Amino acid sequence: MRKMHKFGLAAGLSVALLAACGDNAEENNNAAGNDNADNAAEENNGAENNAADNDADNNEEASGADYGEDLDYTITGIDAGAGIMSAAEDALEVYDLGDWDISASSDAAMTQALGDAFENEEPVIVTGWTPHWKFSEYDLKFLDDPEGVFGEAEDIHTFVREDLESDMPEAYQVLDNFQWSEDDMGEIMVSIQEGMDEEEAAREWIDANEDLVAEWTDGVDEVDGEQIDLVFVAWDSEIASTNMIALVLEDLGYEVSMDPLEANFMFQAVADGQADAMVAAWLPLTHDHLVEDYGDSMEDLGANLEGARTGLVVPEYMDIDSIEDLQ
Ligand code: PBE
Repeated sequence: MRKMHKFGLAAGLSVALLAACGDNAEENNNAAGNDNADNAAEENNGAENNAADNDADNNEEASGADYGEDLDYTITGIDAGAGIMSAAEDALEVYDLGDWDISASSDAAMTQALGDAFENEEPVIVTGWTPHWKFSEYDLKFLDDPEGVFGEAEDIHTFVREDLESDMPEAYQVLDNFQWSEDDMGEIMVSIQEGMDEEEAAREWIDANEDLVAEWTDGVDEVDGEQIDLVFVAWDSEIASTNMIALVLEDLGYEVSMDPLEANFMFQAVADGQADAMVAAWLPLTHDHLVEDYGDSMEDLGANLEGARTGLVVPEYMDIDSIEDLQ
């Protein structure tokens, strides 16, 4: 039967929650610190503060600079190891946004920040990507990126360890054939977001897409309980894809384990042969540095999904359209 390393995922999520709590604690400290500073400075700066208030009132449209103050010049990021975090750091340099910082948290904490902002129509800027359920849940837009720091459309590639083809030809064939669309992945993500168990959501998608799955498994022999180890990162997109392909392999007779890791350890595990495969490499840009480090020691089976995208994402109700507007 399927051997899910759920404890690993649970641990990953509590780390994410702790990280989120940590962030709050930090914010509270900062808030407290600022209050004290404000109180001390209040008498002297009273006139200046009023002038600033008037300025803000006179501005009909919020500018990037106003949002900067509202947001404490902070963009809400995800896990520090994600490729989108380095791209976002690059964006700060390229667009001359020296005042801004990117806070590291997790996919879960980032979507929580979005939810909190939408409750009160407050501004928020996050590192975001598609496919992701947040675009079905909230009215969001990518900020234009005229310098192309986040690249064009990305493909998500499947990588397997060396020798997988000779050791496990059946799994290799399925992984090589595996290809689906943004909408396919999105359907599973939305079901999970709406409260469905991850495995159940993947099963529901497989049942509704038997023809496509049959194309991947066409002519592939069944196996008898062979163990196959998949690795992934607990990004919502990869939770969806990895659960889905794990079930397809399980239906073929494999005993499947799924281990959530940080991005660099996911690549390393497949390169070292400790894990058999992953379906979570975003190229040509997001995981470029990881492919550079580990790509030679593993096999790229090509894109399993085309047309993914990453960037800075904000609510539609915000009055900015480009990363340049944050200057
Ligand atoms: N992501 C989702 C990943 C790849 C998949 C965009 C958060 C990253 O930035 O590394």
